[in-house]
Amino acid sequence: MASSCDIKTDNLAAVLHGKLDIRLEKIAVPELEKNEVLLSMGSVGICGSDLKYWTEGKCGIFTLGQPMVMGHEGSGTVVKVGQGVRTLNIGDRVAIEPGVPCRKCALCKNGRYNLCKSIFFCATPPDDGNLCMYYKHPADFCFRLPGNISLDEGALLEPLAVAIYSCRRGNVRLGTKVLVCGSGPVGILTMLVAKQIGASKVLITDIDDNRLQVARQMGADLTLKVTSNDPMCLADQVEVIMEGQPEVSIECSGADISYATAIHATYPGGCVVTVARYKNSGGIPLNIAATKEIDIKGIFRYANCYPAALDFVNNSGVDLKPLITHHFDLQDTIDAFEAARSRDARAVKVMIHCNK
Ligand code: 572
Ligand code: ZN
Repeated sequence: MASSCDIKTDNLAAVLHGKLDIRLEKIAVPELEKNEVLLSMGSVGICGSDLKYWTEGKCGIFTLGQPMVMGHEGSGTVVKVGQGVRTLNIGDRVAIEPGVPCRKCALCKNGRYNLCKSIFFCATPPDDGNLCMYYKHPADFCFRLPGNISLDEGALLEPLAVAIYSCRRGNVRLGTKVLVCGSGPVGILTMLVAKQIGASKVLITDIDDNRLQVARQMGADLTLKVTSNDPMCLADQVEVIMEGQPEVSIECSGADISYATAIHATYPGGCVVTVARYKNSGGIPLNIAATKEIDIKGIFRYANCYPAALDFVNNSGVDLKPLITHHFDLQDTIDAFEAARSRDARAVKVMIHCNK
């Protein structure tokens, strides 16, 4: 039997209609199917991909076709449970893993469900996201938050899952020297995860002083402000600061020059993980990577990382809240997006609150 508590009939949602055209609109409160829960949305973070869809109407291979509800870094409170749900109750606060795969194909069965061709992913066209008041999701892709973990932290599990997956792909272990390129939210979280795993040294880079400052405030011991546009010169600087070459470099900035730097900087036989996407305009030294037997590994979102992300927030003792530089209400979503893209606002993570 499904059961529910008090649910309003209005469901305000931030809907992207086209370039620079987000509208706050009322949409229907979703009807539950078997094994789903209805969530009163709590916190939703803005990600770089949300900004791309907003400013360009596309991101990577995906183009906005029809109006789409934004948001994929979300948390909320269960207000209704559908038939068959045994693991969650009304009132439970949860983090939402936004990618729900088909569960049936070989990739899903092998555990690499992030690569499922039929995956539903919040706010990737044509799939609607969860930047709204009410949103439904399969119960098994909702992770119950203990009482001491806030809804903001619940929303941060999403970029944290990317960080955990990137360290897994790079095989970061106790004693590994790690270079993290880019001090955006995913870069900073990757630095924190690598340290937690036991990396002996983690150097994080950026072109922006403010972001490096946030990285230091959150525990980065080694930082490098990128001032040169010569990847070989930057690689030399990395080696000096780290007193040796990193075995693993995790590129989170999306800049070609940074990707090139990672290849030059990495110790022969090591690994470069590309978290971001690149213009690839000819400047990536792939022959040097081959000659150094560097494994270049891409990542596509993450799989099986939410439990570890929740465990990190609960048990690492690391406070992720300084990453959140701005807070807005759902009604002020457009201001939130403006702050997220403005250089002057010095935003790292912008958080939107859906049910204040
Ligand atoms: O939080 C998941 C996430 N994944 C990103 C980017 C931002 N946030 N990825 C990089 C871009 N790809 S994509 O396929 N795309 C634009 C949807 O090129 C998805 C993974
Ligand atoms: Zn994202």
